[in-house]
Amino acid sequence: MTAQSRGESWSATVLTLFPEMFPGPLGHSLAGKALKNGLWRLETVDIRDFARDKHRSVDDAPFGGGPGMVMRADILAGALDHVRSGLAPRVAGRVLYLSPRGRRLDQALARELAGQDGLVLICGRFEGVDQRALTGRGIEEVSVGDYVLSGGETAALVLLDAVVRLLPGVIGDAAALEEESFAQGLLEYPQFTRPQIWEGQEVPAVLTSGHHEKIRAWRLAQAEALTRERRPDLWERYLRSTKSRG
Ligand code: 9WO
Repeated sequence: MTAQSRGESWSATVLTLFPEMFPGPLGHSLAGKALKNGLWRLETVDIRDFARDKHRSVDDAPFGGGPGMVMRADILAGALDHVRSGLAPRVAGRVLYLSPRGRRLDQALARELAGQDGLVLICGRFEGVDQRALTGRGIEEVSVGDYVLSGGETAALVLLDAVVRLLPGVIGDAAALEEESFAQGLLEYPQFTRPQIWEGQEVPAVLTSGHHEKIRAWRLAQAEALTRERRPDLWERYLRSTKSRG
């Protein structure tokens, strides 16, 4: 049973020092429309609300020295324990920390996360969070790519965009999702629209031929050629999966 099949909506709870960054760009996408329509829920929790001193500090200098500041384990765990106590256990199940050290987000992980009842996302700032909070609360780390950002928020927005569009009903046309080359492990084929000639470049004739089977075959061949040239890693995996499918 999933949240969706029980008629509850998939929920994201985001712990951050910058709640005003959400939904941000997601409000301008299909995900934003789906949020308005109640297909998923977004809640932000300001980690600073769990600071206990009069300066509301959430960070401190790293033990062992070094630059910058580290988010305190007690403050972060306090915020996390508070939000999980208010969530149904299954919704509170999976807690992810956005970090370049984590499991790389790909379409398979996005599908897996869309199949949960919801997620709790933790966005770090400074030079990171005290390791004991991650260890002590069994927090999973997820990366959106091999680069360093100034905080986990933009990574959380990327993750949510990838996951929410996979929720039932978010993309009206389920066939559109299936059709995506990436769903089959290929890069997208090239697209064309009017005008038919632009700066001397013509639209490939097959696309205006009206032969639907030829169009399908041409697009598949284009997607395969692009994948083989640009992403040998995806190409190898695709060859193995199409061989095993026969
Ligand atoms: C900065 C830094 C400076 C000196 C010594 C060690 C240091 N570590 C970091 C660091 O990792 N900063 C992170 C910034 C802390 C957590 C939030 N930040 C973050 C998340 N940057 N990049 C991500 C991220 C998340 C998911 N996928 C890709 C990148």
